[in-house]
Amino acid sequence: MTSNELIDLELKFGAHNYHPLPVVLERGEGVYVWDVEGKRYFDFLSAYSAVNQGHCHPHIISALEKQSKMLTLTSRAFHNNVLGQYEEFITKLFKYDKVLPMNTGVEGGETANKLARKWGYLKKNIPEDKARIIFAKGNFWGRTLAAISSSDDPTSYKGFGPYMPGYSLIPYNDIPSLENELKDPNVCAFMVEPIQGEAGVVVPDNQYLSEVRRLCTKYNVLFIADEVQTGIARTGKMLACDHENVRPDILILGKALSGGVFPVSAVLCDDEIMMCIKPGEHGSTFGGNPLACKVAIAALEVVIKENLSDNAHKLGKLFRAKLSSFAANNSLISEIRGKGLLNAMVINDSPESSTAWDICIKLRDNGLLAKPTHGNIIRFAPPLIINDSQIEECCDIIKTTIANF
Ligand code: IF1
Repeated sequence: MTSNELIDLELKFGAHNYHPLPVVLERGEGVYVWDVEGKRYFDFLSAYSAVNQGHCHPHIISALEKQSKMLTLTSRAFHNNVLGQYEEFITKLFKYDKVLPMNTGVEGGETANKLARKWGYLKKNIPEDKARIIFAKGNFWGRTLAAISSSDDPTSYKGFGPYMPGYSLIPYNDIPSLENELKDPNVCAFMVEPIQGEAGVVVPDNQYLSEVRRLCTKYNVLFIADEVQTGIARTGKMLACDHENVRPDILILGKALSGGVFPVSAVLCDDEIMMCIKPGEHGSTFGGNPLACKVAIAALEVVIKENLSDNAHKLGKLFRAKLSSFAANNSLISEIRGKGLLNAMVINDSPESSTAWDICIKLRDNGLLAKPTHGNIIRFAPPLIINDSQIEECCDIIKTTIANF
């Protein structure tokens, strides 16, 4: 079937809850994906940073193949022989006492919220049903009713009420507003992305995370870092919090934790928090399944062995330098920003215009896939295994496309 026929098939039989770029992919390898007509593209979305290790990484696929023939799922009603190994591996790597394995990123967020509330009641003596969690405006942590209840984006929340009580919003990158909220003894947690992804790769001021850490400690409030998108080397360090040497109380990982093979998420924290949850109080059928555990170990091994943090740091700098100097002389671009290989180009046009979308269509024609966010922002986030000459080639594609636009 042709691309157009396959797109029509989706339109006819699938819910219309997405508006994808018109390209139909059938194969991926490393930084490349191929469409059904055989055209090759650089993938500059990496499935929203889930394929940091590159498409179909052989080490991860081999772990998947091997374990899939042994045992895939037991549920947590029984033990399995891989879960403990994985739990030891990931907790030692990220230096937390314990991990709670889940599947999607949003389930990780839900888990972190439940842990924080339970901790608030058991350890901070917050009166029953009074626990509050603070979020930053522009946050995105998924599509569940809890996640959209903390959203200030009408597209996410409108028409899906009533919403989860006990959530409040403050501006991102605003320390005085945070301090103001944390003074309330009923606040159990502040949940924040170290760099806001969906909001358009919004990088906070230097020291923002350190200040968040300082205030959360001062007011005995849990600092929850949503590193679902920024974690696993994306921003040039294993965690984006590592840039400021800050340790959150609760860490949420997802996406690239499986190298994009299937949903694997994790919530990490110390015993003081994790042991607040007792048997039966939380879980999921698939969380901690042996297939996911083996895949996650392999995915993390690739990040470490191939030193993807340093590569993301180095090539991110190169990417921003090349595009910033081009942007300086181009009226179509108002800003290049980001950290490591999580970058964005702000198009000098209103968010209602189709300019960013039209540029992404031209980029596609020229062999590079990227997606607009919030109308006029284009996110550039290639797999972290990309090399110097590929980054140079991609910068040339982007520059030529925009120059000819
Ligand atoms: C979609 C955006 C990215 C996330 C952070 C948790 C989750 C996400 C920081 C939930 C998910 C998504 C989901 C995807 C689009 C995507 C996205 F465009 F919405 F903004 F990445 F930037 N925390 N991000 O970014 O993880 O439950 O999806 O596994 O289509 O909704 P999930």
